[in-house]
Amino acid sequence: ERQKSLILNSSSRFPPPQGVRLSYGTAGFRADALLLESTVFRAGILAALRSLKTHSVIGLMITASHNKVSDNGIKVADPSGGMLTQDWEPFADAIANAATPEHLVQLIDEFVKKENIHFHGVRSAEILLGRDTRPSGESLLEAAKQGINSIVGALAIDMGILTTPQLHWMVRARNKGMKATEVDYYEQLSVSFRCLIDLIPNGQKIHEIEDKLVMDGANGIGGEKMEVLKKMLDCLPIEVRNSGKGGGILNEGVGADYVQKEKVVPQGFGFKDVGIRCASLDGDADRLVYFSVPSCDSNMIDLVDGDKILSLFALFIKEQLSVLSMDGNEKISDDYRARFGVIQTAYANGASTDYLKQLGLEIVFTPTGVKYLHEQAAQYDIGIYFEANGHGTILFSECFLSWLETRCNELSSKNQDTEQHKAALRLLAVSKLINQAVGDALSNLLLVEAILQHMGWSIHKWVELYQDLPSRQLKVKVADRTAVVTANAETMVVTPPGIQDAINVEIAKYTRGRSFIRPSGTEDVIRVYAEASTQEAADSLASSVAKLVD
Ligand code: NG1
Ligand code: ZN
Repeated sequence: ERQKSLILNSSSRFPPPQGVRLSYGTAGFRADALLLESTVFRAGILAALRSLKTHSVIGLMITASHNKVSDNGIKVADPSGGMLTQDWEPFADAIANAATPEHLVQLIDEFVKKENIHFHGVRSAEILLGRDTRPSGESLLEAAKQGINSIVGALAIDMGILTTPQLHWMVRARNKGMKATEVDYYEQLSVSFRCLIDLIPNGQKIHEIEDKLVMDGANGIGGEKMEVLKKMLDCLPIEVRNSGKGGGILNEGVGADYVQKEKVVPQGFGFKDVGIRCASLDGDADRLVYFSVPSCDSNMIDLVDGDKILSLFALFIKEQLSVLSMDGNEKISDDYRARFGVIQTAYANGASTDYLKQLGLEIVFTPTGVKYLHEQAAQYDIGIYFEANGHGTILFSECFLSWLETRCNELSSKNQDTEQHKAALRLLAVSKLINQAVGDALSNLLLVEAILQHMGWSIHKWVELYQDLPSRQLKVKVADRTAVVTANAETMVVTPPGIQDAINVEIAKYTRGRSFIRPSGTEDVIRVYAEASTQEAADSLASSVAKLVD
């Protein structure tokens, strides 16, 4: 009863906006920041309940990622550091849209009974809060705290301004009983990076190392954090631009989303950067793409998207696994066969899929959205997933890692310097460098840099790994995007009937044509994707498919 009146009281201070329906989409709640106070307050309640239910630390991140600065959003990090379990999404939707405090209390009451959640004393729930650099973050943080505090025994801990992956990393580390501060994060990344660099075969530390990397921070949080991390890396010269300090606007004409979609240089970059290795983060630093400026004549770039980052990682890991097995396949010892898989979505460039197949890798497709990719990658001993837009990571199974540790110890007790031992050490270092909670631009950037140095590759060499098929993405505003229902990892339209046949007719007109449509999970649009053997063909296929949707 005390609990009920607490929620009644505090929720009356956060009335929901009139006439908007919010939904916990692919990346949590996202909307214009002015509409979000009540939603964030209620997400605070949800996070506290989730912590009570799981007896674990939960995360709450206030960010709208690559979206415009006036937007904001909120998402929950589950005990593993990953996305909120899909079972709880309907409850999230329901409480976000409850019209009155009474209705809210009733929904919570029913849910608490159904989930068998018990309220205990002090510190029975613990929630780590993080936010990106958006000005609206401060008042939304206050709303989240009040939501958390309206659950008896729940403790809100403000971790300050963080990248999204840092908060997810902290939640994961806390629940594994590991060191979990921001400094611990930098330590783990820099130490494992150093380890990979030290394991580079002699003679292979080439000119590439002298070349600096120029990083575009999207005027968000990534630039600031990279400045801190950089001080702990003595072997990687990085110049940070668009750090947000120079007056540029978050995600405007800058950042990974802009660079990947527009395929042009971001603000602050130009002909002075011809041939240099450049990287773009998004506003909350969970996406990463690379690019280089091929010539002074135009603002076009050579893009290295998420698919090509995945390909680089896959190549490196495959190489280490085969050194470890010495017989060139994945059976890395008599007692262990590592299952290695890569996960993509329909947005993956067809050329990347061909390349990965030709490496002999197992490829699985899932619908768009990190939660689907992550879940699938967790089925493997080593599972790599990436979205073309630059979000991705590598997951290692506990079982494989403990096998690897043991193997490492055996090998080192026999003979310090064997290639097998080094391969095992490299894989262990990768498992520590990579953020296994969620895609992380900072840690992925360090892994890319370590692998490029290991291979002795320039960005040019990487760009040429395979040639992307020209592609085009369009969005179409429709009255009701939920009218489009897809199947087969979003590659087929099931309803409305007839559309898929019509799309197939269009595709058949083009060499290497491929196209699909799907409702966006974050915007009120239908997205259209097309690729074909030339840019003109991809553009024309996309626009004729878009006409079918209208
Ligand atoms: P939607 O709006 O569902 O297409 C977009 C991205 C996803 C993912 C989410 C979350 C594309 C085509 N879609 O989702 O990959 O990153 O945002 O931020 O890039
Ligand atoms: Zn992001």
